[in-house]
Amino acid sequence: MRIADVRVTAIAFRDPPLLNVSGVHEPWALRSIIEVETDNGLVGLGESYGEDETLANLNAIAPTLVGLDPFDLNTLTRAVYARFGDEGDVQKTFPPQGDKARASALAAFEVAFLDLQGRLTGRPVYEILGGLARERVSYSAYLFYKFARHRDDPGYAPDPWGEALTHEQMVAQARRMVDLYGFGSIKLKAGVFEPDFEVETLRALREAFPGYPLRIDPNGGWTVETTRRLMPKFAGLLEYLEDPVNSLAEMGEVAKFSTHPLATNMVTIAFGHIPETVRLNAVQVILSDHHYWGGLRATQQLAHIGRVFGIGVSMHSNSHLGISLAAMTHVGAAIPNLAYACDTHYPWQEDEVIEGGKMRIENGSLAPPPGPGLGVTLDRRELARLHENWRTCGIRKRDDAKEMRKYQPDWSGRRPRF
Ligand code: GKR
Ligand code: MG
Repeated sequence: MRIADVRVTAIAFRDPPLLNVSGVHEPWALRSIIEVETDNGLVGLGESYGEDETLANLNAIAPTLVGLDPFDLNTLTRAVYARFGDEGDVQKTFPPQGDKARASALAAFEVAFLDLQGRLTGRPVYEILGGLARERVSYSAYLFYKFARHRDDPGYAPDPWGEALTHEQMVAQARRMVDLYGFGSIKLKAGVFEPDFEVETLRALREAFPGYPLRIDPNGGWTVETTRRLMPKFAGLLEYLEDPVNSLAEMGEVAKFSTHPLATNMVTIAFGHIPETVRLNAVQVILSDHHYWGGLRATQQLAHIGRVFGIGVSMHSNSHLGISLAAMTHVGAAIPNLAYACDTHYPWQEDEVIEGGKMRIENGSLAPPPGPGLGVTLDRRELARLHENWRTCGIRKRDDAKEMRKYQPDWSGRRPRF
């Protein structure tokens, strides 16, 4: 049995006006849905980024995969590397500057290949990855300061989350997240307001949710000196501090005085970054993301490397739908040293592209969907509808700064802000 067809479909789904250091989310988030079909009619699924550059890479690689055996991940890797002109690189050291584009393309197809392997053998992906290390994967409540509605959407009903620009509104957002999904830990997306205001929000959350692990993530929005000034204020508040500053060298500086573990999904984002990360002792928790680390097996390898160097591993997220959540949950269930509740934007998304609609996070966690492979199937009507959104939404590359200039014309989106 061989691969007979590979399809990549661009989609767009509604996204609320969530604020971050760069600006604000646009009304539409972009993704791609990957279908790898075998000559006996089985379909493996993947989900990846939906920006033009990713689509061009995926569409260029897709026809070169026809004829492959879905178990042959080494040939898949070479086919992906060939697109980037480095077919021979499979035997080489990872580049120190990272390899995000090719690792992302590899991940998009690798997940679909693993889904197929599961469907062909009648086994869930977590078994293909070595079996369960845990029954359920924990996720955290991912809080955002946000506007009540998008500027360009005067006729669109405000989302049920409402505005979150004050401490009280943020506590209400957290309460809603915890009530709906049972989350047992909380992450605050920061870098939006003056850091002291955001620390006050953390304090309000601490008061409202005693005993909940809290994290704050300003996405590199602070300077080393700002982070130094804030550090004493985090005492008793934080589980870890995520990406306070914007480069690996600066994280290394912060690590020298930090009283908390430092986590990242910004400065150590590829295998080639690990030697320098270790040399600087810059990071204590790597927030993996299979979409750009190279797939589910790469995520496991990263977790293994984490054990070598005493670095914790958890998971990062961006706006995504259920195929990604299923993949995250399968790999999370198969990683023994996953030590923290993972991030997910999933509660912020109303749309879904899998049959049965949205998966249900309960008690702050999710079990891998049952059944062979990822355990999810495509809802073709929804796929067509979300593709039509993509065709008409006018967005081809995420640009939070451009969106923010609609509210604040002089917005630069530059970092560090504070
Ligand atoms: O969705 O605004 C956002 C986040 O800031 C996202 O873009 C980040 O990649 O969630 C991410 C993070 O943890 O840094
Ligand atoms: Mg982050």
